[in-house]
Amino acid sequence: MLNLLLFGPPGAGKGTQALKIAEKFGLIHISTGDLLRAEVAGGTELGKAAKSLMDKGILVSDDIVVGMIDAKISSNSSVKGFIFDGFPRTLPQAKALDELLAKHNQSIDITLALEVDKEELYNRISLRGKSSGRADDQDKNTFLKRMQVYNTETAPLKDYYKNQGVLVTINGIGEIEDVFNSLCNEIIKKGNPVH
Ligand code: B4P
Repeated sequence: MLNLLLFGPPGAGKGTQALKIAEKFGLIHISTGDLLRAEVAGGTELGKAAKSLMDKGILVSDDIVVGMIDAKISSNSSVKGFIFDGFPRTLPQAKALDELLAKHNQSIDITLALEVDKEELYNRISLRGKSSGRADDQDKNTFLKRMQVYNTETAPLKDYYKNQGVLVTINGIGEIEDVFNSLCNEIIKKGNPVH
């Protein structure tokens, strides 16, 4: 199996690239952002609780997110691997993911960290805000809040994965196809263990 983690600030290209990587390597794509937005769209109790936090750029509780990931991993037992997009975002989430994978004798093979400067991130998010309908993409203060949450809660995970020897940083600026090729090269360097 091949288990990948795509890491980066809001707007770095995680969702964009995760879809392409999942298709190329035959992996199951798990995006906590997409799972939460589906709960919101479905009007579930979980969705109602998550919406107000997401609209403000605040993280949803670890318990909720880890529960969703647990369900996804358990319901996809015979697969080539997973690509996690937007998860983990906190140290407790990272530890919980390691434990969930260990239950299936699995671990993270590579963490790909996309690096994009703040100005470019804001340009992308505000551009998407014009068409996405996402409240969290449409307000500069919400973007700044998301960046603050990323810097304090999520960015420290780079050290967590560096210590595990699985962290690779990638320049996320440039054409989507060029960034994709850089990511694929790193995955293939790992020996493409999905075959
Ligand atoms: P996410 O859905 O993960 O949203 P995101 O950080 O904005 O990343 P996304 O994947 O959507 O954007 P991408 O960079 O691909 O999270 C949203 C909210 O959900 C969070 O704030 C939080 O409240 C909650 N949440 C999610 N996961 C959670 C967790 N684990 N724990 C707690 N809460 C959680 O792309 C952005 C834009 O850039 C797109 O329009 C794209 O087309 C464009 N783009 C991409 N690559 C580009 C390139 N190379 N050049 C130009 N534009 C590019």
